[in-house]
Amino acid sequence: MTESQAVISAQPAASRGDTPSYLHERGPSFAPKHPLASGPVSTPPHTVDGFVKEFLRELNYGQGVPLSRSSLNDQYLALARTVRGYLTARWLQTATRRRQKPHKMVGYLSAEYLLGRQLDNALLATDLTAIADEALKQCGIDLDALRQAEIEPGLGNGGLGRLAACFIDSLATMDAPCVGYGLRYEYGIFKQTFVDGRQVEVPDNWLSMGGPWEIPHPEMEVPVHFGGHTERYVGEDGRERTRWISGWDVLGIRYNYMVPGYQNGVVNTLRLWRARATRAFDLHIFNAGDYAEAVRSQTFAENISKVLYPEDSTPQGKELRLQQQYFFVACSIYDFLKHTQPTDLDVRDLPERIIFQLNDTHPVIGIPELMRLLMDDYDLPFDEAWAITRQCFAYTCHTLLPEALEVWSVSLMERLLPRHMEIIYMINEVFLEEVREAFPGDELRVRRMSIIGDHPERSVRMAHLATVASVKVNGVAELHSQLLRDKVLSDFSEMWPEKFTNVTNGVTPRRFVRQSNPNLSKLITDTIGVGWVANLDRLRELEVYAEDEEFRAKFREVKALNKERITAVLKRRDGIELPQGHLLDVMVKRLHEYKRQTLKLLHMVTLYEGIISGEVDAATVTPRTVVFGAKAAPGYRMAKETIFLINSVAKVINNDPRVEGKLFIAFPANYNVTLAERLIPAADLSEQISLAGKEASGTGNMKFALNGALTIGTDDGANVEIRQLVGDDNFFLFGMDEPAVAELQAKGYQPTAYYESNERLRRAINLIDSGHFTDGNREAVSTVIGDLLYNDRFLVLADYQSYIDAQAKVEAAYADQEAWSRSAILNVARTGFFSSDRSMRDYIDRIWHIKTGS
Ligand code: 26V
Repeated sequence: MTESQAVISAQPAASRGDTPSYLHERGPSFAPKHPLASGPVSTPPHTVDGFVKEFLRELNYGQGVPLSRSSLNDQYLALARTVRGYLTARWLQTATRRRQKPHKMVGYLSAEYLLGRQLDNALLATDLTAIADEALKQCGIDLDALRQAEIEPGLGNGGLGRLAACFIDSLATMDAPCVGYGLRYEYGIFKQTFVDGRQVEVPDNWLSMGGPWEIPHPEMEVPVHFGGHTERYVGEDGRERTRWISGWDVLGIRYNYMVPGYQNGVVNTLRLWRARATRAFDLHIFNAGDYAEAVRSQTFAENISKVLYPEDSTPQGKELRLQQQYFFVACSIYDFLKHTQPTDLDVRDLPERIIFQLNDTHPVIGIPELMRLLMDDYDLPFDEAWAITRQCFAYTCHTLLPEALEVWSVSLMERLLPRHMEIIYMINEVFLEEVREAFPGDELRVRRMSIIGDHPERSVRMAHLATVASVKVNGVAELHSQLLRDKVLSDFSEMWPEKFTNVTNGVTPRRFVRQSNPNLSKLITDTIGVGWVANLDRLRELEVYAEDEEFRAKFREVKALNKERITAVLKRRDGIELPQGHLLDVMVKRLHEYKRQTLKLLHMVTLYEGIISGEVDAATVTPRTVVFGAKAAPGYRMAKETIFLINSVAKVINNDPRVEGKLFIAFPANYNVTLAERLIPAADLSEQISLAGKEASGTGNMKFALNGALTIGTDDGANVEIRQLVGDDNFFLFGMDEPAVAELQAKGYQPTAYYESNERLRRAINLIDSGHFTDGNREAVSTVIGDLLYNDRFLVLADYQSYIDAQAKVEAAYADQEAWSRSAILNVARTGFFSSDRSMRDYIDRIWHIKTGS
C-alpha cells in the first residue's frame, strides 16, 4: 500500500511530506555551466555531403554495421535517426524559446493518434527530400525502398485518431504552443487479413523492427494510483481533508515524439505514455521467495499500455480501458504541472497557463483528477478547485450515435478510482443545484441532465461530466454541432447556449496533398506558386484554370499517373490487377452500419444484375472499378458479415466474363493511412453515403475533394459544407436529409415496403439471397439480408433508388471528360477551407485563446 499524496512537489501546497520513496526521479541533476548547456551543440549541415556523413555515422555507430554489410532495416533505421537528428536540433531550440517566454499552452488529450508513416513527413518538413535522395544514391541506396520499410504507427482506430494527428501537425506549422498527450500502445490497430473472404485480425507489433522516432525517458517516472480507499483526516490547521490510500500503483514512462512544423524551424512534442510496474509492485511475492512469479506478475501493470482497443463506436465498459484512460490522463496532468510549468506556478493561475482539449470523452476522467490534485495535494477548498478546473478544459464531441456515448458503471469507478467517484458526486451535487436554480421545479430535467444515470445501471455519463466542466463544447461540422445543440445535449445548450460552438474538422495539406499527391502538387505549384501548402485558401487561385483546356489536360494527366501508381501498389501489396481506364469509385472508412457499405454493394449488384439478366446492354455501361477499404471491430458481427459479403460479391463479379472490362471490385485488406495516401489521389469518385444525421463530420470526404475526386454523398456531416463550397453542379447529392430521416423513423419505417415496390432493388437482393455469390450457400448471407429486410436501422432501402439515380448522373457526367475535369478542378480550388490549419485557427480564436509565434 502506498499513499497517493505528496506526488506533486512542483508547488505550494501546504503540509506535504517528501516525495515517496518509490519515486526515483532523476531529472537534470547538476547546474549546467558549459556555454553549450542549453543546446543543441550544432545543427547538422543541409548538404548532400553532410547528410552522407550523418547517415553513415548512424549506420556505423548507431546500428553497428558498415554500409557494405547493412540490411534494409539497418539502412531505414539509420536514415530515420539521421533525419531525426535534424529535427532534434530544432526541437531543442523550440523548447528553449518557449521556456524563456512561457505562454498559455494547449494540452491536447487524446487516447488515439493515427500518425501514419513518419519518414516522408519529416523529410518534407525539414526540406531534406532532395538532399536525402541524392545522399542515399551516392551510397547506392534507393530512398523509396527505405520509405517502404517503415511500419506505420497505427495508434488509432479511424477518424478521431487521424484528426488528432492532423491537428498536431497544424499546430506545429502555426508555431502554436501545444503538447499532444496520449498512449504508447505496444500494439496498434490490428492488421486485417482475409481468410476465405472473412476478416482475421493479426496483432500489429509496430515496434518489432525498432522505434527510431521515439525518445524514451525511463528515468522520469510518473506514479499513477489505482484502487484502495479514501480516508478523512484533520490537517494541522484543523481543517478536514481527504487522502486516497491506493491499492496498487503503476509508473508512467514518457516517450517523446517530435512533431515538425512545415519548413518553419518549429518542432512540437507528442508525449505518449507507457505503463511499467513499480519496483514495489509485488514486493510481497518477492518477499515470499517466488522471484519468477513476482517478475511475471509485473506484466499485470504493463498491460495497461499493451493494446489499442479496436472498437470505434460501441464502448464495451472494459475495466482495462478505463485504466488506460486514467493512466494517460493522470500522467499528462502530472507532467504538465511538474515539468512543463515554471516551478513557481501558483495553481490559481492555471487557467492562464493551460487549456486541456478533450478529444471525445476518453480523457474526461482528467476533470476529477485535476480536482483531486487541487484539493488533496494543493489544499484548495472544493469551490476554489472547481472554479479553476472549469476554466481548464474544453470538450470535442465526435459522435451522434447514442450507443457511442461513454458511460462507466459507478461500481467499477468506486473500485478503481474511489476518490474520483467521490469528487464526481460532489461535482454533480453543485451542478444539479445550478440546474434547479435555473429551472425551478423541473425534476425531470434534473434527472435527464444528471452526471449520474440510473439505467440500466448506476453509471457516470462522461459526456455530461465533460459538458459541465468545460469552457466550450464543440461538434466537428456545422450539422453535427447543430444536432448536438438540438438533440444530444439539448438540455445543456438551453442552460448554457454560449458554451456550444462548432469547429469544422480539417486535414493536413502537408500529408494529404503535398506528400501523397506529388504530381498534383507540382501542377499546383507550377500554376500558382508555392505558398498554398501552408495557406490552403490560395487554392482559390486555381478556379480560373478550370476553364483552361490546357490545364484540364494536365490535370487529367495527373489523375492518370496517380492511377498508375495505385495500380502498381495494389499489385505489389495485394496481388490485385486493377483494370485500366475505369471510373475509379472509392469507399474507404471503418466498416459500420451507419456508413452503409451495403448500399454501395447493392449498387454494384444492381449494375451486375442488369447486365447478366440482359436488361442492360453491357456496351452502354461505364466501366467502373469500386475499391473498398474497411476494418470491422473484431466483435461487431454485422460488420464482419458485410466484409464477407463484399468479398463474395467481388469474387463472382471479377470472374464473370459477362462483365469483364465493365465491373470490378477491389477490396485490399488492411486499409491504413499508408494505403489512403496512395489511393485517394487516384480516385474519381468519393463515396460519402452515411445516413443523414449519423456521420459527425467525416474527414476522408475532405481528402478526396482536395485531391480532385467528385463526391457522391448524403446531406451529412461535413458533406454539407463540401457541397456548399464546391457548388451543386460539382457534387452528386442523394438521399433523405436529417429531418426527413427523423420523420420517416417517427412514422414507423418498413424496409419490406421498399423491397416490394422496387423491382431493381428486389432483384438485387434476391440475387444475393439466392446464394449466387456464395456458391449457393444462402445461410452465408442471411445475417445481412435478414437485417436489411426486417430491421435496416440505417434506412439503406429507403435511400436506394435515390442513390441509383445519382449514380446514373455520375455516369452521364463522367462521359463528358472535359466537364468532369472542370468539376474536379473546382473541387480542389474550392475546398481549401478544409485545411486543419483553419480548424486550428478556429480553436485558437474561439476556444483556447492562445498566442502563436514567439
Ligand atoms: C469511441 C470508442 C468507444 C469505446 C471504444 C473505443 C472507442 C474509440 C473511439 C471512439 C470514438 C468514435 C467516434 C469517432 O471516431 N468519431 C469520428 O470522428 C471523426 C473526427 O471528428 C469524424 O470525422 C467522424 O465523422 C466520426 O465518426
